[in-house]
Amino acid sequence: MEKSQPLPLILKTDSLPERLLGVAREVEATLDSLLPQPTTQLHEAMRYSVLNGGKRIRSYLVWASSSLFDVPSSISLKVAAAIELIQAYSLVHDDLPSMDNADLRRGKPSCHKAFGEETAILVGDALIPRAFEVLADLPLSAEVRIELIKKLAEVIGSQGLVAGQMRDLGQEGPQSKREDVLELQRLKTGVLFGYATEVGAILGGASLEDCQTLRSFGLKVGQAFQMLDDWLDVHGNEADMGKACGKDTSKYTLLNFMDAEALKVKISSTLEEANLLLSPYERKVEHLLAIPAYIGKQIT
Ligand code: GRG
Repeated sequence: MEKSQPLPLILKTDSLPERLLGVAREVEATLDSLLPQPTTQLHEAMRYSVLNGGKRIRSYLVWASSSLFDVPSSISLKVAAAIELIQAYSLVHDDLPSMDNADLRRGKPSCHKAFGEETAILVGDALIPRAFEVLADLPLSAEVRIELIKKLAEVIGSQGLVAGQMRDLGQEGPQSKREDVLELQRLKTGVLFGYATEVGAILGGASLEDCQTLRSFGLKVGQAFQMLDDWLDVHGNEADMGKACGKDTSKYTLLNFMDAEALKVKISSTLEEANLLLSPYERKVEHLLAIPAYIGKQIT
């Protein structure tokens, strides 16, 4: 593996917002280089949908887990970028009139509002293979690349993200119990977070146990993040969220089973469970633990 390159912007500070911004800047430069030039409407719309100011939390998790295993940033940034391409596709498709019908995304007109529905569908269709191409092109062993590709295919496929979206749209059940909603949230949000935290261990050639621990941590954090999103839909505002609020009242959220105060307790206990997973861990995990802390802060 090539020599580790430091990320000075990120490591200089102890503050999560600054570190998050540092990762975001670096992953955006990587995404910029990986996306096609805007010479066609499709390519312009792809760039619009990817380079439009996401928080890049999943990228931060890739960076934080990779830093545990001294993975070179030239590698981890590309894996983070692949995840952001998938994240952007899922948001573009989620916003479509036939899905969530959202006009606003990341504070700007959603892709179909800016470029039309046909283009938005094709933007999503084009971002998925680009993500896999980025992983396939990594200067790593075929074994590691296949593991990264296969695991990503699993988490975003018909037993992962897409299954979660089917349930979210009410096209597939069940949704009547609290456990059903937790499963929906695991699929829709948790598994991609789990992948983002596991990849550091995969890239670092870590043990199966490390992979499992980091994946479980990310899964819990993702579930708490989704619960926070549900809570903010009721208690947040459009300016902070960059999308319309109050749209999820007819959706399958934990608020169908508990009030907002109880949801806050559930978010806190899920974050606690995530933190506990890392407590016996001998490595330095404070960068990872900053994300549950960041989520928890938003409900206090
Ligand atoms: C279309 C197959 C398919 C799936 C869509 C991602 C998704 C599934 C739906 C988006 C709606 C939503 C609220 C999903 C929950 C996960 C979530 C909170 C996504 C938004 O992630 P952020 O806040 O977004 O990290 P940024 O814009 O920062 O990347």
